[in-house]
Amino acid sequence: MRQDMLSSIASRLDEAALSATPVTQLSETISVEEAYEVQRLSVLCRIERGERRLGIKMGLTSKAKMAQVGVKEMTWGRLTDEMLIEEGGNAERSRFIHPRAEAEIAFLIGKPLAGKVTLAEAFAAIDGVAAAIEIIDSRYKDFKFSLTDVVADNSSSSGFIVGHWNPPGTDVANLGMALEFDGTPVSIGSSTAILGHPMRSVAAAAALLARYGDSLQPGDVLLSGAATAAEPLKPGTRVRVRVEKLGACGFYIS
Ligand code: OOG
Ligand code: MG
Repeated sequence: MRQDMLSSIASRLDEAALSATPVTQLSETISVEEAYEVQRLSVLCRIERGERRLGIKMGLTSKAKMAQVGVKEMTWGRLTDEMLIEEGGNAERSRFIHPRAEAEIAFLIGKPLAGKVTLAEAFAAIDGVAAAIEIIDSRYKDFKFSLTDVVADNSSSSGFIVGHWNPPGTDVANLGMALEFDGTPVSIGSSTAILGHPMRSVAAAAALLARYGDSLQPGDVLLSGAATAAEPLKPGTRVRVRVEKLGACGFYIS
C-alpha cells in the first residue's frame, strides 16, 4: 500500500514537470529512503517514455546553496538525455516553472565507482572535467521544499549544459567560477565552496548512491553542485559560466 502512495507521488511530480505546473509541497509524511524511492519511480516514468540516463547531479554541496533553500543535507538526483541542452543551444522558458541557473563543475566518469572510496580512487575514476551549468526548476510552489520534498523531486533536476572536456589531471582546487547573464557577472565564487574540493563531491556521490543501490558508471556525467546561490532565469538572456582553467559553456533562454 505504501508503494502505491509512493508511485502516486512520483506520477504527480512527473506530471508537474511535464506540464510545467507547480504542485503543493508533499502532504504525505515519508522517510528520506522513501523519498529516494519516489525519485527512482518518477525518473522511471521518464525512462519509460524513452529517456536515457546520462548521469548524476549532486545537490546542496555548498553552504551558499544550503542557505538559499534552507535544507542542510546533501542530496543527489538523476540526469537524463532529455535534460541536456547542447553547448551554445537554446532552452525555452515556457518549458519550465521557475528556472534558476547555477555555475557548476562536471566530471566524466571513466570507471565504476561505488560505496566508500578514497579521494585518490575518485580521482583515478575520472576521464575528464568541464565547466557546466545546471538549470534547476523545483516542481513545488514558490520553490519551497523540505529535504524529503526535494529528494522526491529529483533534487530539482531540469536541465544542464557541459563545456569541453579537459584532461582528467586538471587541478580543480580553488578555481574561480562565474555565472554571467548577457556578459555581466551575476554570481562569482570558488570551487573550494564545493565541499572544500569538487573531487569530494565525486566521492560523496559514490557513497550516497550506494545507500540506495546505485553507483557511478563509465560514461556518466557527474555535476558536483553549485558553488554559489542559483539565479532566476528570464527569457531573452544569454547565460554563460566560466571556470578558471576549465573554459566556459553557455546557452540562450528564449
Ligand atoms: C536543490 C538542488 C541543488 C545544487 O547544485 O546545489 C543543486 C535546489 O536548490 O533546488 O542543484
Ligand atoms: Mg546544481
